[in-house]
Amino acid sequence: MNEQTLVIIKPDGVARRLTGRIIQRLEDKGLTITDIKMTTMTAELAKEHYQHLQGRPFFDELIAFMTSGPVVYLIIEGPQAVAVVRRMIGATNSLEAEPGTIRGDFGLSGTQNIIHASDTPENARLELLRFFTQSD
Ligand code: DGI
Repeated sequence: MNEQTLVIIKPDGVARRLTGRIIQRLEDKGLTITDIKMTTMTAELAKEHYQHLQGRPFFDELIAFMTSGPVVYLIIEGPQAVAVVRRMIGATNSLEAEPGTIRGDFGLSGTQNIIHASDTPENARLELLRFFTQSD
């Protein structure tokens, strides 16, 4: 059964001109892009998105990074898309992410790890509502 997940190409991915290569990987896998947009994330939305990390020592750095430049939002659809895309992006820390994953192949930083993807179907539903509203 098809599922939707939210992908965000973070400011470092956009600034490093990795958008096209990341989209190519998702499409090569057979996943479908059903919506796409580019904006700079507001601090309010960034804090809401990362509310589970509030109080962690890197939180302020994370919010500053996420709001530092434009990001690309993608709605990605396909069978078990949430789990499939999470495997494709790799471990949170780019230094530990396996080669062959997006973070493993393109990143070398803990905070600036190129891409976000929803980690559960429930979070995917919440994140799609958060970043794609009907007024967009
Ligand atoms: O869903 P993920 O992005 O893989 O992981 P997450 O929701 O636990 O963390 C959100 C982001 O916060 C992550 O992509 C990068 C940053 N982060 C998480 N843990 C650490 C971190 N940054 C630093 N510097 N150190 C951490 O331990």
